[in-house]
Amino acid sequence: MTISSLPLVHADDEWSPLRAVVVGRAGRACFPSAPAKMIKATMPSEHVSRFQPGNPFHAKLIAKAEAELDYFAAILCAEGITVYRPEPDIDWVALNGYTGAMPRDGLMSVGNMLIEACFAWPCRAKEIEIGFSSILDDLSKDQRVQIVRRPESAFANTLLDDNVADNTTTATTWAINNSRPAFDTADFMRFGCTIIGQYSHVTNQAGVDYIRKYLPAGYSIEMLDVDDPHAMHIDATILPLRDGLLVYNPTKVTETELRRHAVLASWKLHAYPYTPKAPSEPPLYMTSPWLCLNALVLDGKRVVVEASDHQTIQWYESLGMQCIPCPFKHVNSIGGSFHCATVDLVRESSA
Ligand code: ABU
Repeated sequence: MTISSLPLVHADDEWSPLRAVVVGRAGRACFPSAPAKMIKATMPSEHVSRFQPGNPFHAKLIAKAEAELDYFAAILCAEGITVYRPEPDIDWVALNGYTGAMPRDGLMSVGNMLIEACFAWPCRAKEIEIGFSSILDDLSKDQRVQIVRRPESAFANTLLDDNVADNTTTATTWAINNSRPAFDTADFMRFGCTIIGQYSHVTNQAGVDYIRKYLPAGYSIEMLDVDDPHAMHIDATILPLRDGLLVYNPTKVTETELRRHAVLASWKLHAYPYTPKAPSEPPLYMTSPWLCLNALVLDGKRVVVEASDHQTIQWYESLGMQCIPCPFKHVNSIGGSFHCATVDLVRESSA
């Protein structure tokens, strides 16, 4: 199949040549307000008090984050990649939402299918609907594309109910129960027909079962055993740089655990060799400093990396990657880096 004849959604790994992608927009972003149990389980302790309804990120921070997202999108366009952007200027404060800057949390491509997250956090319930409907409408004009929208049943507000019978082994570990499917798509990484995921404070067993039910034929999910009491999103824990080479956060996952998964058994696995440091300004309000692993691979040879992170750039180069530096500190401050801020739509895999 030639590139132009590929479906508008056609991607199932993290490294094949990227041909089309969504890049988020911050809009009038605010601290997501969620029940205290959800926030305390996942957000940096020094910032939990900020996660109140209607608490906007500072306007200057948002303006800089928006400029970084635009610059990132321009880099990708210049590489010949088709870039889709969500609606501009959405007032997430008025909507009691969060932002449109982190679409990886809410959408995942698997083959020609795009799966919408069943977000655990109520403030994110309508994030895809509000920010990304026009993109989904465009994609759905291609009859070969299947979009799995979040069903009404996944909006039930029961994830923190104490009286829900829950026999899953994860019940005592996580903030949420198993009363309805819950997952952020950023808790999953795609390796062709194998998807590796993690349970977390936003992803439960019912959520994993839900994805399994909808996956195209031939795809399967394997769960990674991650040592992370604050787990929320796998995309600063493991990152495939190309077919056969993966980098990982050794404080959260072991090489033995990674090799337990057949798809990685013969891969080169490299632990990040440093302790990443958070910048003093702007603060990382929502994440750990491990965003150095939240990079976007363009084609198994090139990777987009935060411009000021010389340590990571040198390390990726030592692994044979060419780094494309892009300033992204203000996007980092509101919740994620290049992987979080994108959704792969088309990667031209050889398979
Ligand atoms: N959304 C990625 C953030 C993961 C982390 O804080 O380590």
